[in-house]
Amino acid sequence: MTARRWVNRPEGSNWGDFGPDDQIGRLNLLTPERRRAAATEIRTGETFALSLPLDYPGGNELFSLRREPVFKHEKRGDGHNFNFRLSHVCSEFCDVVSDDAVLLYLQYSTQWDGFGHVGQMFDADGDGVPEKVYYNGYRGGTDIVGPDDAERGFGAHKLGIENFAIAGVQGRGVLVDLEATYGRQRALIGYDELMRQLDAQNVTVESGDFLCLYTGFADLILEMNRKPDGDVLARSCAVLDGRDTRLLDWITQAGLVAICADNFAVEAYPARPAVGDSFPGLPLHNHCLFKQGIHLGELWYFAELAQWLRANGRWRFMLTAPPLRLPGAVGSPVMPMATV
Ligand code: UVW
Repeated sequence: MTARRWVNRPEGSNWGDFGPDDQIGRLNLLTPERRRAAATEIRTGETFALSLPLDYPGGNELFSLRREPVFKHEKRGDGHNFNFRLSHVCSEFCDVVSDDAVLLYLQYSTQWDGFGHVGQMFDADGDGVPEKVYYNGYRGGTDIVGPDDAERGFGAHKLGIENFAIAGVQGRGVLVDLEATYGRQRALIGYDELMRQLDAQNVTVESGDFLCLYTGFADLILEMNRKPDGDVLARSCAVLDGRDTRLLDWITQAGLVAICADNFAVEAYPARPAVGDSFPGLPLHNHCLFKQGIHLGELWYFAELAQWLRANGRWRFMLTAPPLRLPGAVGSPVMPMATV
């Protein structure tokens, strides 16, 4: 164990509460007991896939810096290592083999944001000058190293998604059915709206739970058939209001381990205007990823699960959703699975 790596910790953060070297944040609350409780939500054993096909949304209109997957294949002999006849290696072999590789933007489609995804300029060392800092005081340029500092060795040496991958990402999901209330209209969901929705569904969120927000956004993306209309998407479906401090306080108190939404950024992006000389442009990301160590899932797909839960008068289920164990990554595609 090392000494903590900060003198100042951000207001509203839990840095150090899970230890000075913690890299999994609120996932520490997902204990074996919580997983056993989650397993009691399995009644029929039916499963639901909660990922979009990873080549959705299609194109890069939703976010210009993320592109759709591109496959490539190694050369082998005169052709490629794809539909390759092993008789070229040994004349008696009758096998035909294929391999592929893919250029995959890890946050293009259904994904987890890791803690290396969003940090903040913050004076953690108390010298009066803000530096690039991430959850629990890990530093940009030393712990999270970009291509501009490549001599240090590129990647998230701390807070990489691999820590999350091996932390047992399996527990109880609670679906909040915002689509039932707001349909596809744009709605800013703050503390009051969220509490009203939980009351309407007569469901609570407990320590160790995964909060899952169904807004209909991913359904709209699927209907757009890989040709997303950015203007329509920007005007559609519910998003959390990251500027609502009561909502952020509730997220702190609720003990939830992650928020998983079927929309682009969980929160409204851009967020409502704020006042001051310096403030986060992604306030919910700031609160969750930077201050509280709460992972965010984005562009998940809930339509069929929501229909089933509605029909059966239930909102809780067992969720299994580990990211890829890809060392040094700040995000990851995920193939979440609900079991009911
Ligand atoms: C952004 O940078 C908007 O990221 P995210 O995919 O986490 O919303």
